[in-house]
Amino acid sequence: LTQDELKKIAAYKAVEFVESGMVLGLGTGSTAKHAVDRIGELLRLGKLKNIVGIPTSKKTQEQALSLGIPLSDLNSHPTVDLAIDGADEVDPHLNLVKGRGGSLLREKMVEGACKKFVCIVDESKLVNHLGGSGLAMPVEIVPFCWEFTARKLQNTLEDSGCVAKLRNGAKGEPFVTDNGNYIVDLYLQKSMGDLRAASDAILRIAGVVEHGMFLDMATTVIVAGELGITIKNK
Ligand code: DER
Repeated sequence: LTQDELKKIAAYKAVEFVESGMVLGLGTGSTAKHAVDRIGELLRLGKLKNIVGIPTSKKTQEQALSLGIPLSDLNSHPTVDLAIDGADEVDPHLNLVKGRGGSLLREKMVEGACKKFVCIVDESKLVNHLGGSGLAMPVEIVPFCWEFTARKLQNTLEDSGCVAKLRNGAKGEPFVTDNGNYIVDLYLQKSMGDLRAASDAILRIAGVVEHGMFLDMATTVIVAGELGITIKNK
């Protein structure tokens, strides 16, 4: 099975949790895309009714619009019944790294407003500790004096061998999020240890808007692997 086939299997499994009448958080990324497609298909087939979607990015908003999924926002629906979204890393405690697609702020706002957050991944996302995959841990920051903030981030996590890099777009210009902010990607050599302490230290930096660690937020993680589907509950 290809990685995308595994992502689709996890996504379709998560959509089995969707009931008519739900307010749904619609995730962002290549795995969540399959879930949004499936929800659109079930609506079209009349197997799901009265769904309201709360998108976690402009990209997902466009996808949902094209599928005819009725959309709203957190102002109108401050409580969301269920969110389905992917992740870049999942640790054994169901803590996540998200945001390599750049949507972490709106994802964390929506998923933080959810009664249930079902995370969908292929098995390649499982790690022993967050930051362990050698891939980035994203942080959304304001553009003002971004170098100053990036340096503060790097110094804050220096014990983890942190290197902070501004995320660039295709033409080498700074990547700009849906919210008009920049992303600094943190590359860690060692575990951050106490994740809650690392989260607090990052959020105390004045130019930081939000980071990509989703601690104690996922209620269920659906993992699709070569040997089948594993469902991990909090
Ligand atoms: O950027 C994000 O937060 C995405 O949800 C990411 O965490 C997972 O993206 P993928 O499903 O394309 O791997």
